[in-house]
Amino acid sequence: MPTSTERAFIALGSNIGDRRAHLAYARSRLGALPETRLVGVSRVEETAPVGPVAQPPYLNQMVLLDTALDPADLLRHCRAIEAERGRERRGGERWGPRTLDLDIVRYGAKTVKTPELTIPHPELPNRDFWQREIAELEGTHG
Ligand code: A4P
Ligand code: MG
Repeated sequence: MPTSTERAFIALGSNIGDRRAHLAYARSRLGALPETRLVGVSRVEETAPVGPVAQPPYLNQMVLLDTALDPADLLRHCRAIEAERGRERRGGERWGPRTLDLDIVRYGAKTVKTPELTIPHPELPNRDFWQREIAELEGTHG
Protein backbone atom coordinates (compact mmCIF):
# COMPACT_ATOMS: atom_id res chain seq x y z
CA MET A 1 0.00 0.00 0.00
CA PRO A 2 1.42 3.44 -0.82
CA THR A 3 2.35 5.61 2.13
CA SER A 4 -0.07 8.47 2.59
CA THR A 5 1.35 11.95 2.25
CA GLU A 6 0.22 15.39 3.33
CA ARG A 7 0.82 18.81 1.82
CA ALA A 8 2.88 20.93 4.18
CA PHE A 9 3.54 24.66 3.84
CA ILE A 10 6.90 25.65 5.33
CA ALA A 11 7.72 29.34 5.77
CA LEU A 12 11.36 30.34 5.33
CA GLY A 13 12.66 33.55 6.86
CA SER A 14 16.11 35.13 7.09
CA ASN A 15 17.36 38.54 8.19
CA ILE A 16 21.05 38.01 8.94
CA GLY A 17 23.98 37.37 6.62
CA ASP A 18 23.55 36.12 3.05
CA ARG A 19 19.78 35.87 3.21
CA ARG A 20 19.35 34.46 -0.31
CA ALA A 21 21.93 31.75 0.32
CA HIS A 22 20.18 30.74 3.56
CA LEU A 23 16.86 30.39 1.72
CA ALA A 24 18.47 28.44 -1.13
CA TYR A 25 20.07 26.07 1.37
CA ALA A 26 16.73 25.50 3.11
CA ARG A 27 14.95 24.81 -0.19
CA SER A 28 17.48 22.22 -1.24
CA ARG A 29 17.58 20.50 2.17
CA LEU A 30 13.78 20.38 2.45
CA GLY A 31 13.52 18.91 -1.05
CA ALA A 32 15.97 16.15 -0.11
CA LEU A 33 14.25 15.04 3.12
CA PRO A 34 13.22 11.38 3.30
CA GLU A 35 9.72 10.52 2.07
CA THR A 36 9.34 14.10 0.87
CA ARG A 37 8.96 15.86 -2.47
CA LEU A 38 9.29 19.58 -3.04
CA VAL A 39 6.16 20.53 -4.97
CA GLY A 40 6.62 24.27 -5.33
CA VAL A 41 8.19 27.48 -4.07
CA SER A 42 6.68 30.95 -3.86
CA ARG A 43 8.51 34.07 -4.94
CA VAL A 44 10.96 35.55 -2.44
CA GLU A 45 9.66 38.71 -0.78
CA GLU A 46 11.47 41.32 1.28
CA THR A 47 9.30 42.20 4.28
CA ALA A 48 9.51 44.71 7.13
CA PRO A 49 10.17 42.99 10.48
CA VAL A 50 7.02 42.06 12.38
CA GLY A 51 6.99 42.13 16.16
CA PRO A 52 8.44 43.98 19.11
CA VAL A 53 12.15 43.57 18.32
CA ALA A 54 13.96 46.20 16.15
CA GLN A 55 15.85 44.24 13.49
CA PRO A 56 16.78 44.24 9.79
CA PRO A 57 14.26 43.41 7.04
CA TYR A 58 13.52 39.79 6.22
CA LEU A 59 13.53 37.75 3.08
CA ASN A 60 10.55 35.42 3.27
CA GLN A 61 9.49 32.55 1.04
CA MET A 62 6.97 29.69 1.27
CA VAL A 63 7.75 26.11 0.24
CA LEU A 64 5.12 23.46 -0.49
CA LEU A 65 6.07 19.86 0.30
CA ASP A 66 4.37 16.52 -0.20
CA THR A 67 5.58 14.52 2.75
CA ALA A 68 4.98 11.29 4.63
CA LEU A 69 6.93 12.65 7.62
CA ASP A 70 4.65 13.37 10.55
CA PRO A 71 4.63 16.92 11.99
CA ALA A 72 6.98 16.09 14.87
CA ASP A 73 9.56 14.57 12.51
CA LEU A 74 9.22 17.48 10.14
CA LEU A 75 9.87 19.90 13.03
CA ARG A 76 12.96 17.91 14.03
CA HIS A 77 14.33 18.21 10.50
CA CYS A 78 13.51 21.92 10.39
CA ARG A 79 15.43 22.55 13.61
CA ALA A 80 18.41 20.61 12.25
CA ILE A 81 18.43 22.66 9.04
CA GLU A 82 18.28 25.91 11.06
CA ALA A 83 21.19 24.73 13.17
CA GLU A 84 23.23 23.92 10.05
CA ARG A 85 22.98 27.61 9.08
CA GLY A 86 24.35 28.67 12.44
CA ARG A 87 21.01 29.55 14.00
CA GLU A 88 21.45 30.17 17.69
CA ARG A 89 18.55 30.11 20.08
CA ARG A 90 19.28 32.43 22.95
CA GLY A 91 17.31 31.48 26.03
CA GLY A 92 14.01 33.27 26.28
CA GLU A 93 14.51 35.54 23.29
CA ARG A 94 11.75 35.15 20.73
CA TRP A 95 11.03 37.00 17.53
CA GLY A 96 14.64 38.20 17.25
CA PRO A 97 16.92 38.30 14.18
CA ARG A 98 17.96 34.97 12.66
CA THR A 99 20.03 33.47 9.86
CA LEU A 100 17.27 30.99 9.09
CA ASP A 101 13.84 30.32 10.54
CA LEU A 102 11.61 27.49 9.37
CA ASP A 103 8.01 27.47 10.51
CA ILE A 104 5.45 24.80 9.71
CA VAL A 105 2.53 27.00 8.75
CA ARG A 106 0.07 24.31 7.62
CA TYR A 107 0.12 20.52 7.50
CA GLY A 108 -2.71 19.25 5.33
CA ALA A 109 -5.97 20.04 7.10
CA LYS A 110 -4.57 18.85 10.43
CA THR A 111 -4.64 20.74 13.70
CA VAL A 112 -1.74 20.07 16.08
CA LYS A 113 -1.44 21.44 19.58
CA THR A 114 1.43 20.08 21.66
CA PRO A 115 4.01 21.89 23.82
CA GLU A 116 6.38 21.73 20.83
CA LEU A 117 4.09 22.49 17.96
CA THR A 118 1.02 24.52 17.05
CA ILE A 119 -0.40 23.98 13.55
CA PRO A 120 -1.76 25.95 11.78
CA HIS A 121 0.91 28.43 12.91
CA PRO A 122 -0.82 30.95 15.20
CA GLU A 123 0.74 33.93 13.37
CA LEU A 124 -0.81 32.97 10.01
CA PRO A 125 -3.78 35.36 10.40
CA ASN A 126 -1.37 38.23 11.20
CA ARG A 127 1.14 37.75 8.35
CA ASP A 128 -0.21 38.94 5.05
CA PHE A 129 2.99 37.86 3.26
CA TRP A 130 2.44 34.22 4.35
CA GLN A 131 -1.15 34.39 3.12
CA ARG A 132 0.01 35.85 -0.20
CA GLU A 133 2.67 33.17 -0.63
CA ILE A 134 0.21 30.34 0.16
CA ALA A 135 -2.31 31.78 -2.31
CA GLU A 136 0.41 31.92 -4.96
CA LEU A 137 1.30 28.24 -4.39
CA GLU A 138 -2.33 27.14 -4.30
CA GLY A 139 -2.86 28.97 -7.57
CA THR A 140 0.05 27.18 -9.20
CA HIS A 141 -0.15 23.78 -7.53
CA GLY A 142 -3.74 23.70 -6.26
N1 A4P B 1 6.76 25.79 17.35
C1 A4P B 1 5.44 25.78 17.67
N2 A4P B 1 4.68 25.72 16.57
C2 A4P B 1 5.54 25.71 15.51
C3 A4P B 1 5.33 25.64 14.10
N3 A4P B 1 4.10 25.58 13.57
N4 A4P B 1 6.44 25.63 13.30
C4 A4P B 1 7.81 25.82 18.36
C5 A4P B 1 7.68 25.68 13.83
N5 A4P B 1 7.94 25.75 15.18
C6 A4P B 1 6.87 25.75 16.01
O1 A4P B 1 10.62 28.65 17.67
C7 A4P B 1 10.38 28.26 18.98
C8 A4P B 1 9.63 26.96 19.00
O2 A4P B 1 8.35 27.11 18.47
C9 A4P B 1 10.17 25.84 18.12
O3 A4P B 1 11.30 25.19 18.64
C10 A4P B 1 8.98 24.88 18.07
O4 A4P B 1 9.04 23.93 19.13
P1 A4P B 1 11.90 29.46 17.34
O5 A4P B 1 12.05 29.41 15.86
O6 A4P B 1 13.01 29.03 18.19
O7 A4P B 1 11.51 30.91 17.91
P2 A4P B 1 10.93 32.08 17.14
O8 A4P B 1 11.00 31.84 15.67
O9 A4P B 1 11.56 33.32 17.67
O10 A4P B 1 9.45 32.07 17.61
P3 A4P B 1 8.24 31.82 16.74
O11 A4P B 1 7.06 31.75 17.61
O12 A4P B 1 8.49 30.71 15.76
O13 A4P B 1 8.21 33.21 15.99
P4 A4P B 1 8.06 33.41 14.48
O14 A4P B 1 6.62 33.45 14.17
O15 A4P B 1 8.93 32.51 13.72
O16 A4P B 1 8.58 34.90 14.41
N6 A4P B 1 9.09 39.52 10.48
C11 A4P B 1 9.06 39.28 9.15
N7 A4P B 1 8.84 40.29 8.29
N8 A4P B 1 9.26 38.02 8.66
C12 A4P B 1 9.49 36.94 9.48
O17 A4P B 1 9.67 35.82 8.99
N9 A4P B 1 9.71 36.16 11.78
C13 A4P B 1 9.71 36.38 13.09
C14 A4P B 1 9.85 35.21 14.00
C15 A4P B 1 9.55 37.72 13.65
N10 A4P B 1 9.34 38.74 12.67
C16 A4P B 1 9.30 38.49 11.35
C17 A4P B 1 9.50 37.16 10.89
MG1 MG C 1 10.24 29.97 14.30
